Amino acid sequence: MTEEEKKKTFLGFDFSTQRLKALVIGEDYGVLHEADVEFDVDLPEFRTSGGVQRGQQRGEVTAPPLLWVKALDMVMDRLVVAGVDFSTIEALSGAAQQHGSVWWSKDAEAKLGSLSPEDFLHTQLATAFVTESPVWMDSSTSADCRALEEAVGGPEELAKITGSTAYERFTGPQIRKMFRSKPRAYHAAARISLVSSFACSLFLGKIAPIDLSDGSGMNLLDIREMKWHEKAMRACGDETLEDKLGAPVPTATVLGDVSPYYVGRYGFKPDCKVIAFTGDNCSALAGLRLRSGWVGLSLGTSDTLLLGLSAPAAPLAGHVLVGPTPAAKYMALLCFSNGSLTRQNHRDRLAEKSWDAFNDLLRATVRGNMGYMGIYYDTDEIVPRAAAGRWLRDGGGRALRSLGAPFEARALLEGQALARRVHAEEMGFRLDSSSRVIATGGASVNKELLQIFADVFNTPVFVQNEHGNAALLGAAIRAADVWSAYLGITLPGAEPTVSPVATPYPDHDTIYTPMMARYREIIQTLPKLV
Ligand code: XUL
Repeated sequence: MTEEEKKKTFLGFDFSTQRLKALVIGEDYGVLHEADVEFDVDLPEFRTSGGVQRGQQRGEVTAPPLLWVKALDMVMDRLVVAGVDFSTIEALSGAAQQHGSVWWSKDAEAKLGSLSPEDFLHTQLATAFVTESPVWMDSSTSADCRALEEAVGGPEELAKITGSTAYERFTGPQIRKMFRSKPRAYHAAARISLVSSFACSLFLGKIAPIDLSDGSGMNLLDIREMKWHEKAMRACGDETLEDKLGAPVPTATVLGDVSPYYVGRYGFKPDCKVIAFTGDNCSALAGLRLRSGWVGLSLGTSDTLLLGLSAPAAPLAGHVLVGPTPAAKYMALLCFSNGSLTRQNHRDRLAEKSWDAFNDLLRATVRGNMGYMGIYYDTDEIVPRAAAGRWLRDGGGRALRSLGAPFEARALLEGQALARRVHAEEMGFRLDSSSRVIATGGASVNKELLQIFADVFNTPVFVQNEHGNAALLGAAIRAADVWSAYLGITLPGAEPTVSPVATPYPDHDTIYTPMMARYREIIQTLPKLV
């Protein structure tokens, strides 16, 4: 077979908290191969639990970066066993847990540039890191958050500049803590990567730049100017921090050819392109193929909303990031604590643990629920910040103690959908005639739930069921999209061909617009989370 006749394939990785996953797609974006390594089970020598280690100090959570390197050695071998022909891979990219930082030693870059294909990566990079990596589960930096907010003029100002108020897990406060509590590690690090740009470096054979989208999860990036913000940087480190981080690049960037290590060891072609890696949520936006004005709705234990925005906002809850694809200039990330678990609890209570019975209850009521509304927080909620509880109202706004089961079923789901839309709008999200909701996750099989979202959002709802892991699929899709845009060609899989599973009824506006106003009023009255 000649080179031209060979299939073109694309490789994506997801360096998530508990495992490393890899996936190969073809030109039609269909999945060809998959492999995965589970850290606790496959690499017990690192003694992680859920992929992380707990520190001595309260809230301290780290991971050993060499674990991720060794996992890459293993997943590559598993791809070999799965029969992957690496010579057909035109480009690769990746996703990673957001916010974590990797601290490279002075000689690390030279090591990356001279890897021998005869040996594993983890034996050659054993001394490339100066410290453990703080990860997104760490919550030990509250003092650093307050100091950072104060240095730039308060939380509102920080949100305006960086897209988020200060969060414990964000990289800026984590860097500040390192600078303050482990100055030797701070000074010994020649470079600091995010987990995404660290993983990319392993393929590029040199330290890869941080991409703008994942870089927005640091509280350090000016998301309008698209460069590091001087005051925020000085609040978290010293004058060397900018050099340690390097200049950020747009996420849709071809960074170069794959390191000769992969050519020699696995038979990659020498001009296989490495596309900048990004954060898992940013990559999920690409996996759901979201554009500005579209909503990605991940219906999991908690519900996550990914929004394609055309302009940035200054949110006091949630996060605005630079968009990872040219189709969405900015994106917003909103995580609601009460998602599927809360839905399930009330299904069990109202409908004997059966979705069919629960949906029968819904069908016994009308859209708008005769004015009855409910807010159900089985656990403390973060959007909006409010303590756990249950609040029921009638059409006149009066508080109720109880409600018939059918009304409760509808009040629960309509209340959740209204919350998703109201808080999306607070992030600067605006619906337009091309808007869509793309649902994914376990609960996206429930058509009754999707119909409520279609009506409340006044948009058709589509379901992404190509792959359960949108971040992983997004990594391979970005490799294909960015590579093909770079060469000016269109691949057969570039345009998804799916049809909506629910479309709004014509009277959605008369029913749900007043209910959104009522939802806004009700949340003002909820007990605040302290
Ligand atoms: C997002 C966040 C998590 C991690 C998980 O802000 O902290 O979703 O990205 O991998």
